[in-house]
Formats: sequence, C-alpha cells, structure tokens
Amino acid sequence: MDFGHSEPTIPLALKILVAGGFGVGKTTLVGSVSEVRPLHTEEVLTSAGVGTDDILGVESKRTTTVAMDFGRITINDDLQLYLFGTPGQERFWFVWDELAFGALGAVVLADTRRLANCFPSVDYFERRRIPFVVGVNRFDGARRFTPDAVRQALDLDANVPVVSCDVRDRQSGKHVLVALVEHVAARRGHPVPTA
Ligand SMILES: Nc1nc2c(ncn2[C@@H]2O[C@H](COP(=O)(O)OP(=O)(O)OP(=O)(O)O)[C@@H](O)[C@H]2O)c(=O)[nH]1
Ligand SMILES: [Mg+2]
Repeated sequence: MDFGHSEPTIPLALKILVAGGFGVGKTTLVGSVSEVRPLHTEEVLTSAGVGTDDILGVESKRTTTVAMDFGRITINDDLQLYLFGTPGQERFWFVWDELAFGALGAVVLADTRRLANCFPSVDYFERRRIPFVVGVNRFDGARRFTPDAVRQALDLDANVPVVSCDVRDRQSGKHVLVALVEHVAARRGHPVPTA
C-alpha cells in the first residue's frame, strides 16, 4: 500500500560512555547535551570524603556521581546516542564493567590542571579496544594546551582525536560526540553521516 510518503526510518542507537577523572565534568556534559531529562545519581559530598575525594580545582563541587548518568541525543535522522556517564571516584569503579558492556565508543574528559586523573580511563578503553576521543574541558583559569601537547602528555595513538570543549555548552558537547562517531566510523571503515 502506498500512502504517498516514505516510511519513517528507525534511527540506529549507539551506546557511548562518558568517562574521566573525578569532577572533570561528565555529569555536566550528559546534562547539557541530553534532549531527554537526564537521569543522574548524585550524592552529596560530605566530610566523610575528606582525604579521599580530590576536589582540587572544583572546590565548589557539592555532589558526586555514585552510579551513572544517563541521557540521549539525536545526531541526525539515522543516529541517536545513548550516553552513560561513569562515576569518577575510584571507590565506584566497580560499576564500570557493567556500564561498558556493549559500548561502541567513549569520551574521556580531561582537565589540563589534573591531566593524570584521566589516565585510568584512557588505560581502561585502550585495554578493551573501545575507541575513544579525549575532550579537553576548558575550566576557567586553566592553562590552554594544544591538542598535540595533550596527546603527547597522555601518550595517545596518533589517530585518537583530541577535542577542546566547554561541556556546559550544548553545541560544544555535541561537537565532541560527533568527533567520536566519526572516529568510530573511520575505525570500522565505513562513514556514518553526522551532518
Ligand atoms: N568553569 C567550569 N566549570 C565547570 C565546567 N564543567 C563543569 N564545571 C563545574 O565543575 C564541577 C564538575 O562537574 P560534574 O559534571 O559534577 O563532574 P563529574 O565529572 O560528573 O564528577 P564526578 O561524577 O563526581 O566524578 C561542577 O561544579 C561544574 O559546575 C567547565 O567547563 N568550566
Ligand atoms: Mg558525575
């Protein structure tokens, strides 16, 4: 039967992880790009975390993710991303393997004032051969480094994209995700239209 219009396409949905060290902006990124009300699992940082939680640089931070963030973004008619933000603190890393199951790619957020904090994330995805991009979140007062300087400091493969961003800004966050989709597609040898 012909209704005179083409069938709506069912978009491909990809699972993407948002990782990186404590307080680097993972929850902020998922919240700013998500078109559905994001699910957050925040708990208040209390004095119990003193000596354990490194809040250097994010002193105004009041809460931390204890399980995950969840959000969704439509890249185009053919492609949606389901975003899973990981908890940043080491004591919650046991949920990472659950979250990473079936993930097609990851964004590792980095703060140039505390670059070493994203080493465990980089290591995690390299070991599991999950493609990732590094998003350098521009914090006020942080020194600016070129993507190549960050790539060198993190000892990344030459083909890993390093993208500067401000995760509070939707377009900027989306730009990082598009870079990831293009990177995943290039690794698999077939282009995914991201326009
Ligand atoms: N100046 C500035 N502040 C930011 C930026 N991104 C996030 N913040 C702030 O930095 C803090 C970190 O935010 P979160 O998004 O909770 O970080 P997270 O990575 O989810 O933290 P955990 O889940 O605890 O590991 C919050 O206080 C944000 O308001 C940024 O790009 N610039
Ligand atoms: Mg968080």
